[in-house]
Amino acid sequence: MKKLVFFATYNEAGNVASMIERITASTPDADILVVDDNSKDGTLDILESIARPNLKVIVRSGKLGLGTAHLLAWKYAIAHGYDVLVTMDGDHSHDPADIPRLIDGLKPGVDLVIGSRYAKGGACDYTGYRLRVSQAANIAARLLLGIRLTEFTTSFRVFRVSRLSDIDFQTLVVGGYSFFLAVIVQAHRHGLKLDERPIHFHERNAGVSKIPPLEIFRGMANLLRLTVICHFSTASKVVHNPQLACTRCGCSYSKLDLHGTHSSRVGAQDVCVNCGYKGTAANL
Ligand SMILES: Nc1nc2c(ncn2[C@@H]2O[C@H](COP(=O)(O)OP(=O)(O)O)[C@@H](O)[C@H]2O)c(=O)[nH]1
Ligand SMILES: [Mg+2]
Repeated sequence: MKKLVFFATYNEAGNVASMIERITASTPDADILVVDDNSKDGTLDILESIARPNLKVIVRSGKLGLGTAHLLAWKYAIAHGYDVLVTMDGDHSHDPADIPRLIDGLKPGVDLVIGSRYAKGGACDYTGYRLRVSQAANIAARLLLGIRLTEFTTSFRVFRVSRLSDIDFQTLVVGGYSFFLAVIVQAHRHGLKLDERPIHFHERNAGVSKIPPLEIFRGMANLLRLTVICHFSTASKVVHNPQLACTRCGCSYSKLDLHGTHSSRVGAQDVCVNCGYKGTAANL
């Protein structure tokens, strides 16, 4: 089974080397992919100094966002024939020691395992306001969406790569935390079997959060939008996620066709999740 562990970085100089050490220790047979958005704090120098055959680093030109970094990892995993994709944060909030247990959860018939702070046996180091907002958001998501999970918002997940293309990628180009909720909703709508395993979510090890505090309001609006989608629209039966090349940056799989015949977004543009280019198919 070919495994890829992915995390995104934006100014994680205090964490990136130890993340790679700990992932390698817990899951020595996995390759590691880091997508960095041109960090300015020395993260890139550290990554450059860690030359390992199992480490691939993709540097994007600037801060193109966490959601598109994850989509790039999905496309990379498909393009390179991986069977299992593990995604996580790059600040030690997600414990690399949990990776084998989450991969074990990918039993036959299960397509996506979510690391949950709120499942029985899970824990979250947040306190006060942040803990209450996080708990309320996840309870609201469970009740409004009718999906029987306790965690919708963390990135610590294990995917069966062969089922990724069954999710409509074009519905996932949404910013911030909204991406992680949208993934659950779309995976559920497209028939992937979801399961969860408890995790202990730790405070970040070093550095500061890159997610703006006001992101919570965008998250709430997104939850309401997804609730309507979940209850009042049917998922398209045929999903078309070709691995399209971007002629601007040359990456052979990073273009998303957002205005193809299957798109419901009038006037939507194509997007490259590697270089960030947005434009019409003719230009891309
Ligand atoms: N490449 C990339 N990584 C990002 C971006 N925003 C956040 N990250 C990384 O995503 C992970 C989670 O972000 P973090 O700031 O810890 O979010 P929080 O834990 O919700 O406060 C960390 O590894 C960040 O370095 C971004 O725009 N681009
Ligand atoms: Mg964090």
